[in-house]
Amino acid sequence: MATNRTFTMLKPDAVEKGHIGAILEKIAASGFRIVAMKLTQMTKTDAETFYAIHRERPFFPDLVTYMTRGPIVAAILEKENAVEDFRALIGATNPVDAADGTIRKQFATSISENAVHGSDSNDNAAIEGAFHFSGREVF
Ligand code: 3AN
Repeated sequence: MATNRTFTMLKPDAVEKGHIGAILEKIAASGFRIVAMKLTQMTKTDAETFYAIHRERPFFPDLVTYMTRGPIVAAILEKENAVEDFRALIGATNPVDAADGTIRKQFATSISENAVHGSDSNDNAAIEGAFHFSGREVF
C-alpha cells in the first residue's frame, strides 16, 4: 500500500448516534479521498487481534466489548501525509484533550468511546487496511 494512505474506523458509538455522514463530510472537506469503505461489525476475535497491542491493559476487555457491540465504518483514506494529517484531524485519544475543530472534540464522549480510529504509522495503516479489505475492495 502507498505511504500516503491511512486506515480509519468510525466506531460503534459514532454509528449508533447517526454521525457517519457528518464525520465523512469533515474527512472529505479536509482533503482525504476514500479509496475503500464498508459498514461491518468486528467479531471478538477481530477486535482482540486488531487491538492485540493493548492486550495487557486494564481497559482491554471493555475495549473489545465496545468495538464489537455494533457496526463500524471501516475505510482507507488517501492524502499526502495521510497518517499524520488524519491524526491531527481526529485529535487526542481523550476528547477532553482534543483540540477545537477535531473530530473527537466534536463527536467523542470519553477516552474509551472516542468515535474514530486513525492509524499511528504507515506500517500500521497498511496492516490495518489489509485486515479489513481484500485487494479488489481497494481503489
Ligand atoms: P488512539 O485511538 O488515539 O490511537 P490508542 O491506540 O492508544 O489510541 O487506543 C486505542 C483505543 O483504546 C482508544 N481509541 C480507546 O477506545 C481505548 N483506550 C485507549 N486508552 C484508554 C484508556 N486509558 N482508557 C480506556 N480506553 C482507552
